[in-house]
Amino acid sequence: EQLTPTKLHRDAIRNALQAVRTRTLELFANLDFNTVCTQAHPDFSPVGWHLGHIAFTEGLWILEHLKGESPLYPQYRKLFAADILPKPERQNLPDMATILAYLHDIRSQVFAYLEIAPLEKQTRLWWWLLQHECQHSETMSLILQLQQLKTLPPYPITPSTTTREVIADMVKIPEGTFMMGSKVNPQDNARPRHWVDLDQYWLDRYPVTCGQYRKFIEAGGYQTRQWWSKEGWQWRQTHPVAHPLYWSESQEWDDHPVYGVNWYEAEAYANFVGKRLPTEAEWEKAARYHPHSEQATTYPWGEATPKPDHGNLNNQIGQTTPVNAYPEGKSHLGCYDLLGNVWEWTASWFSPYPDFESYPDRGYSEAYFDNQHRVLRGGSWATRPYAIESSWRNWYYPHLRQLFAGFRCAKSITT
Ligand code: AVJ
Ligand code: FE
Repeated sequence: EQLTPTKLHRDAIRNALQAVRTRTLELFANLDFNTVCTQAHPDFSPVGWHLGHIAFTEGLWILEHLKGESPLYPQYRKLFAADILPKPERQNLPDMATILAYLHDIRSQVFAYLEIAPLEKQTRLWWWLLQHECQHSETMSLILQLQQLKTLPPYPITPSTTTREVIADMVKIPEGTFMMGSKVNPQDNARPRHWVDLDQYWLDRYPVTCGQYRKFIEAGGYQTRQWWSKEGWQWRQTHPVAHPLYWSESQEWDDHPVYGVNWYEAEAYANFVGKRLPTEAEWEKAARYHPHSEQATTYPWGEATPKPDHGNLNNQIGQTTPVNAYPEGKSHLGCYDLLGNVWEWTASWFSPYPDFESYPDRGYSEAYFDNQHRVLRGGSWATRPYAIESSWRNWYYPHLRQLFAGFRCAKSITT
């Protein structure tokens, strides 16, 4: 657990890969094959495809690129590479035993190579690979949630114990520079570190809750043109929805973050309350800037690697929690729930930082610098702790609401 990219050694890498794999496979306990190989939504591959893709990626980067092996299982390349088949054509999968055998065989060879690999030159790629499975593991959680949505009623209700007034609160973030991005995280899109200068602004102390969002619904927000942008209203008119994808009429959820909303819904809500979405720089500063030391820490709470008390992560709970449930995880400036619970939409398009360099290849991030993807920050209840940091960037199309994503609002301070 005390693993950081600068302290990678053979045992730590093996243990971390193994721990993540155990959690990945837990998701497949008792799944029928129809669920494994059927698309839950056109924007997502079948959940079983992700397993094969994890094995393919491990073989490609560790066995082919690092070890210098020629492609193993070349017959799987077309199916399990990220950039060959369109998602609807990924449903013709080998049976579960065959996929598991593939995964297992690649992993055995990877572990054998790990014993002799010259790690000093390779730590970034091993660390990246670990994060890769973590990300697919979260995607599999959300696909399974979508599958269940078709067959199950809303999942169980956790009574809430918090008071709404406390939650309607903003934090003043001081003006000035902070160091944005990371120099140690393997993710190419989070690099390089660079100074960013911001005016002072307000940021919501908590993600927007279901109770707050309910007011927007009850005020006819989904039917009121004025709150929506042109693109947002277009989306709304072609999609007859009147509440988030994950929604309960019960007020027992009112202190949980609203989620299952897309970028347009987040934007409309922000307009409704006279606020706006934060830029990703504004989000990141609130998530790591320490006003006394003037340093930016790796996590909102400092440098300690994430523990269960820091936030709703890692499928610990299996659903959202009230937005003030994790005081240990609050940021130096006092914002709650920045890492974990729900991803948060930001105002920013996904684009490269100055002097960006692709890693491990252009398909990973660069292919998405198309001004069509919005940045999300934070992490959700299903995010693996190896794949979160205050500098971590996620990105999706703004119309997608099939994510574990909510948002918080910002407001400029005009003097
Ligand atoms: C950053 C989560 C959008 O799942 O498409 C996984 C991460 N990239 N394999 C995705 C990713 C390559 C990516 N997201
Ligand atoms: Fe991938």
